[in-house]
Amino acid sequence: MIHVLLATRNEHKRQEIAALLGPQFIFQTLNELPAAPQVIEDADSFAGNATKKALGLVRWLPNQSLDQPINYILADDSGLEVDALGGAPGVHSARFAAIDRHDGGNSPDLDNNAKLLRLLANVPAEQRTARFRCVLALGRVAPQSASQGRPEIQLFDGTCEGRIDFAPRGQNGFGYDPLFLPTGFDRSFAELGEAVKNKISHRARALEQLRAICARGNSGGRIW
Ligand code: ITT
Repeated sequence: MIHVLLATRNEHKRQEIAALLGPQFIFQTLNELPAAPQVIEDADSFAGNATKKALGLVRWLPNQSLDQPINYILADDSGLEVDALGGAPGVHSARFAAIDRHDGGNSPDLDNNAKLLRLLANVPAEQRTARFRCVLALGRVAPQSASQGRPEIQLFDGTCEGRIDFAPRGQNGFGYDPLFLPTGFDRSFAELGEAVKNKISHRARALEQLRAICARGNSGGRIW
């Protein structure tokens, strides 16, 4: 069994990643480690924020006594880029409705979706193109004695193209799923549900890359 700490407090991410990576992994999230350091997500790219989330934990963990061993840290930074808004909400996706708040808190999904619809109110269907983007940052947890210098973090990314609908539809998923129509479908991710989303999503594509590279190993040996 491989023990992975997901550097997230978002249980929807855990559910999707667990379904995609399969049963040989045991996952914990930060909801089970309340003492873990809070990361300020102030980088201007998904890669920057994913790296910050992973590095913070790779450095913190070797000094902790844990009930369960942890072999890897996996961070997910993700969001929605809307072309008619110049790529917004982008790295601000989780706190789009209250973007000026500086306490690091997320906004409710309903508020974020309402703001997106308001900003796109006069934008016609053909100009409502958008994509979800996900960057995963993977770090190995080394014993304290071996954890000198900057730990190595590997990045993997995935995108899913689509467009923004005129009203929310569907009950599944989270975040902007009720508004996002992936290319090739007339239904939102929230209507299509987990089985379809997990085949074509930004997160599924980033995890595909991670699985391929980790199975091959980056220096001759398998990472897992
Ligand atoms: P952690 O930082 O604890 O991982 P978070 O939800 O704050 O949780 P991010 O900072 O990466 O995560 O922000 C991601 C936001 O982007 C998320 O809150 C959604 O609003 C949106 N998002 C990302 N992936 C999504 C998906 O698969 N479906 C719908 N919305 C998504």
